[in-house]
Amino acid sequence: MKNIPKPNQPLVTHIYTADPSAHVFEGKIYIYPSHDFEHDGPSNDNGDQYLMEDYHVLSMDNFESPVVDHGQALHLKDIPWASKQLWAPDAARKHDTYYLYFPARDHEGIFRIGVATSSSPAGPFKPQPNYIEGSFSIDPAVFVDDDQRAYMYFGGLWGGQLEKWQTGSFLPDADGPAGDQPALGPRVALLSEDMLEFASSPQEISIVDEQGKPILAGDEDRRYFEGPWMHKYNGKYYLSYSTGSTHKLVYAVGDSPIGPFTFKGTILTPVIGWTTHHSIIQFEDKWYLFYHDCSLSNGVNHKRCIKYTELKYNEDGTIQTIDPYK
Ligand code: FUB
Repeated sequence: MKNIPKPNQPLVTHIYTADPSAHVFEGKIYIYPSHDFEHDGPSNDNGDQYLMEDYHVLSMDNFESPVVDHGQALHLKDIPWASKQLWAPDAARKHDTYYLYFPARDHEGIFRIGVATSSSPAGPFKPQPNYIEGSFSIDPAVFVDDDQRAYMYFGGLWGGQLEKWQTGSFLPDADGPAGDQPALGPRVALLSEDMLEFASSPQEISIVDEQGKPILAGDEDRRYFEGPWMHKYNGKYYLSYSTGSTHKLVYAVGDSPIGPFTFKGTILTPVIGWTTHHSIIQFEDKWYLFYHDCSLSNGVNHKRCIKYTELKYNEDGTIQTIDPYK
């Protein structure tokens, strides 16, 4: 029987997958997930359980056709600068080239972001010899605006090391701000014309409440944790992200791709498992949320499965909250 995807069901079951970054390339849906590595080692707040070693690219012609696994698209052993933990990737296209952006720890244990290229959206991808200069932390998400400028959003707390970069240098013992101080924001950098470098230094994004006040670090229901995604709807920029410790996918809206963004609400209520990570695409005339949970492994945090569901807007541009289990 063919594996036709159903909403809120695992897209594939032959491997564990997470962190789905979906895109419409060449008229099809391509998904760039993490490939969760199966092991029985320790699990902790530093994310040491996420020991991924490669990426697979998945695709489907549409939501009524089978999911195709295009096989291994990139392996850790082929990335000279990386030592371990291939975490959440994203992809982009410019002209005839496809770019896979991915975080990994370098040989000093510091998360950096690399890029690999291919002539096909399915890969295989050839990595650049070094990570993107000036990159740090995790969870790259690349958004190409209507004017063809490409922006990379990135950053994650705790195991993602964002707290350690507050001075612009890596301070291994640095903690995040106190609860009554503004939360750390994700970072954004303009990408170079060839999509391989930063064309601007990463800058911190400001996320504010409806009164224009910064979301505070202690506001764990709304503050940025990891997993940024950018999409545009009716001319507005939607920055969505995970709240980590409160396990929500939430969003904020702005008039510019670099913010500031005003917090709006919850897209997805907590899923089975600690992490929650997503992407949002338009396919034909509908919008879709891709996300993951741990249902395929009965709740093992590092054995996740990617899923999709339809995403709907209200007339005022707000997003209807999704409970994936209803
Ligand atoms: O998959 C490893 C990490 O878990 C990702 O980079 C985070 O976003 C979280 O999903």
